[in-house]
Amino acid sequence: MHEYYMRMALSFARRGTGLVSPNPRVGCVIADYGLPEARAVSRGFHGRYGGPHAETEAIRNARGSVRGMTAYVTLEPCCHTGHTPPCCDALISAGIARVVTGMTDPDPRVSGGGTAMLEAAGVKVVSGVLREECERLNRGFIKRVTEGRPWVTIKAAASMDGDIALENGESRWITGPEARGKAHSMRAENDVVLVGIGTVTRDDPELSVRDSEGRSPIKAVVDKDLEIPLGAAVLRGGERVVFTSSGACFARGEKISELSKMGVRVITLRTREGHIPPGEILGELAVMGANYVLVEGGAGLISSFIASGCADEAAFFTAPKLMGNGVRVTKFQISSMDSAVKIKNFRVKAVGADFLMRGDF
Ligand code: AOF
Ligand code: ZN
Repeated sequence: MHEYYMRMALSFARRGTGLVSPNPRVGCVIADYGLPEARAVSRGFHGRYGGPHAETEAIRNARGSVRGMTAYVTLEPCCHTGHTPPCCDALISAGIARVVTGMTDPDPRVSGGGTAMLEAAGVKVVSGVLREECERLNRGFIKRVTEGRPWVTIKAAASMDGDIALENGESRWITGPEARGKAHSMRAENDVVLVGIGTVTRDDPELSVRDSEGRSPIKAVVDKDLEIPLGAAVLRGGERVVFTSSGACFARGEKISELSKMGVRVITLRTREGHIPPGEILGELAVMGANYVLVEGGAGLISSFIASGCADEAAFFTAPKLMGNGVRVTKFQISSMDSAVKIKNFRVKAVGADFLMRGDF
């Protein structure tokens, strides 16, 4: 029964996708075992950063008293006062008799403190039900809180022979409308969409979220020499960030003030071997509250993230086309088959006429 209700709580937690960062996605189901047959009487989820937590939503959504009932929560209830008072207090004063959690909250303000607070008040706690699924749902939150960097998905669209553009730069379109629609919804699931300056100058993408609900991710460009045209589509509206080098910062002070006037945040980082290190970019994005980052290209940026161990997940669309001698999706060197980058949890799914290949680094 525990797994059944936890699965239900997970499905509610997912409704917060793309809406709650820097917070985790959390779902709660309250079940009544005091009946001939156990029954879920209420549900809640964390739906907005700064908004109510899953547990208080579930208590509020219950029409009557939840005294003596069991609360299933995908994450250990909080014991601190943040935007809202502690959920543990709410559960205790509502008379919840038992709390079943999916995982410990890695946030140092909680981290076991929630469980201790509930137990001290005489509430029975069962921990770690469907832990793997619960942790998987919040792997970006866990990564940011424990490692100080967000979860990174590398997204690319390539031909069967691995090209993301023709030699002349043309790349519209490699995949069909269904795959492109899916790529748009992936943007909405992430907190930041990151591209290199080459992609901006060649493709002039808007990086917006079309045909999808939810809030728009931050649009970020890695532009070491600050070459971005002020009229670039990516600079039109939304939250925009440009990562540049300290060298460009000195040489192009005027452009930086133009960008600032347009509301673009320019973040200066030190280069290493001529590149802005991906780890530094991720550190900045974590400070901005990002749990999930989608790296969309080009080949240079994708390769530097993979080669520096800053890639967590791959989402590669493959079109049934051959593009010959074009621009390859990656360009790092591998010296032996043993050191080829291996993808774990590999899955393949048809999307329209194309395939989406996904897995973890
Ligand atoms: C819960 N239930 O639904 C969520 C929790 O700033 P606040 O008040 O929103 O607090 C954010 C922290 O609270 C977050 O880092 C995490 O530890 C916890 N999130 N906890 O019991 C929830 N969203
Ligand atoms: Zn809470």
